[in-house]
Amino acid sequence: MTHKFKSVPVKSSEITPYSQYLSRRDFLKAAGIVGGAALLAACAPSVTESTVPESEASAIPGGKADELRDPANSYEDITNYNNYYEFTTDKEGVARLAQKFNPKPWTVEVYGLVNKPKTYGIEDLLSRFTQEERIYRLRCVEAWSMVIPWTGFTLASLLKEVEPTSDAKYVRFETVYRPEEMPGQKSPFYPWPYQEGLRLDEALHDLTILATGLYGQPMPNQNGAPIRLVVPWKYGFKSIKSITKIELVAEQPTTLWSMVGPNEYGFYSNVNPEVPHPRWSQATERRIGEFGRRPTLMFNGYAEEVAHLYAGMDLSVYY
Ligand SMILES: Nc1nc2c(c(=O)[nH]1)N[C@H]1C(S)=C(S)[C@@H](COP(=O)(O)O)O[C@H]1N2
Ligand SMILES: [Mo]
Repeated sequence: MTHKFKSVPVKSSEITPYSQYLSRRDFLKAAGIVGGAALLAACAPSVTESTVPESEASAIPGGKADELRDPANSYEDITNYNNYYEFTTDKEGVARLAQKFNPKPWTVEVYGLVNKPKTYGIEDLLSRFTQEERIYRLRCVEAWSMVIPWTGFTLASLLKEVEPTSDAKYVRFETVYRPEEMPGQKSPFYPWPYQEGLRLDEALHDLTILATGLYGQPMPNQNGAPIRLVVPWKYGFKSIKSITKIELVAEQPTTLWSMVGPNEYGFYSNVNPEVPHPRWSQATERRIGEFGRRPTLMFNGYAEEVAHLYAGMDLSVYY
């Protein structure tokens, strides 16, 4: 297919506000954030996560927390400390360089070993699949972490529509290639475009989402606008940004990071405090916004949900 990189002017009357795509419950939650503390206080019981008691929620900025009651990082932190090598390797420089990236129009091609290949416009994806909030921990392999209130939909719901064939065993993802808008893609040190992959059962897991926004707002460019993968039990680099291609394949796909550093983490890259990175321990991590370090949890705290996917596998070999 051909990619149209030039932006097409859209009449303002045709632009659907992102909040309209959110489920009603999440729209209310997002409204609590956008409207500020007064609105939040006025409807606290219905707009905060049920796991956080009202008294505690008021101590958490925006009242958002994950299921372990770890408060969400601020919008400020989440959008100003990023890994996005297509722009720069400087985490605090991504936000500025990403401003001229234009995520509209956008299509995602879903193809390969499927009965019903289809190219989706971003608006299709937003309207066909209810956008719901998922507050997840994100653990970077560099040993920092954040809690991020994503909005998006399960990858499983999209894959079910295209009907993977019985030969499909893995999913391969690819980031857009636009060196004119992404100065880092002119660097010869990386094999662009960024690619990642999951085993099909990992891709179909309910925790695996395609995120289209955060804090009830459309996805900021620096976080992977307009759509990126989020796989919360794996190191952050598996959660590929600004996706344009999703291919169902029979063999384990290659990934950008396995090409760059084949002796570092492998295809699975599950968060595991017991398997150190070749150059540093993974036993603890630094939560952005906190002092000191905290212990890293097996599968980033999602072991109950995902450990069965790896039953019988030696995780010190398949890491
Ligand atoms: N295309 C692309 N996706 C990417 C990256 C990247 O450089 N390019 N960095 C990864 C890494 S290392 C991490 S930790 C997360 C960071 O996501 P965030 O900036 O939204 O916190 O994005 C991942 N996805
Ligand atoms: Mo990362």
